[in-house]
Amino acid sequence: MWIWLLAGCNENFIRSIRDKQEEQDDVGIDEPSDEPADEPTSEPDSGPSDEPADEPSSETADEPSNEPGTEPSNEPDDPVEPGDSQENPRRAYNGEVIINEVMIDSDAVQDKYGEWVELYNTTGDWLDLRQYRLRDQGVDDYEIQEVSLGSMIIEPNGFLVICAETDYWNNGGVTCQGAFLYQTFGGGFGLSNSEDEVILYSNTNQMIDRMTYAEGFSVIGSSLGVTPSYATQYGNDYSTNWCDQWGFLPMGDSGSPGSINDICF
Ligand SMILES: [Ca+2]
Ligand SMILES: [Ca+2]
Ligand SMILES: [Ca+2]
Repeated sequence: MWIWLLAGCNENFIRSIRDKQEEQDDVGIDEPSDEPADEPTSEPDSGPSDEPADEPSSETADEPSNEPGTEPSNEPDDPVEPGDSQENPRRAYNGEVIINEVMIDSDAVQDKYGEWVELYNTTGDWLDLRQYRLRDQGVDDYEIQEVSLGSMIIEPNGFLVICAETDYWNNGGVTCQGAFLYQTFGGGFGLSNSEDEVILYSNTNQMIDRMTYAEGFSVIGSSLGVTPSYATQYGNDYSTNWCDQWGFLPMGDSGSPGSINDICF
């Protein structure tokens, strides 16, 4: 208090000298008596009353309004993290999207209309699969086509179905988000009824996932899906983790396109 007063006085003293100097041009003699009388009373009054009054009022006014007000409203406003929303998806990397179900040998319609591949997003992010490719170890290699604008963006832990024929009424009753050109001798993609590979590549030619199957794997009129507890990049490498899916499709075949697989027992 004493030091503060001294400092205050000192300041006032300097100010009074400055004022005096300025006003000396005008008048000159009144100043010395005015200054010492005013200052000591005004300073201690305004000083301590200013300090405690300003600090807590500005503190409490700013802080609580900022915390609950701006923080939560910021979150949805700036989804700076790629993958946070459908509008801001990110690319899928190795193992993040897997081959989850395949219709190899449809019975309701010909294979060139009935084949499809279901992908599963193992992450909690929105992933962009535009320009991704389906391949095998032979001649198959095809850039997946989106069925509608943005349909190749897969939701968190969601499913996406890529079909040889995207017309629901012609493909056995399957809703498709992507399309491949059915070809068995190159220039497209197809699933052999005996043995084959399904390999998903990214737009930058990185392998995302693969699965292979041997003779005796496919079932006529039913898709095959990996059991949900092994729906991972490596879990789907073992044919023992796959089984035929029994959910009814509208035209008589069975499968679970676009939804979680049936459990294999
Ligand atoms: Ca093939
Ligand atoms: Ca795999
Ligand atoms: Ca499924």
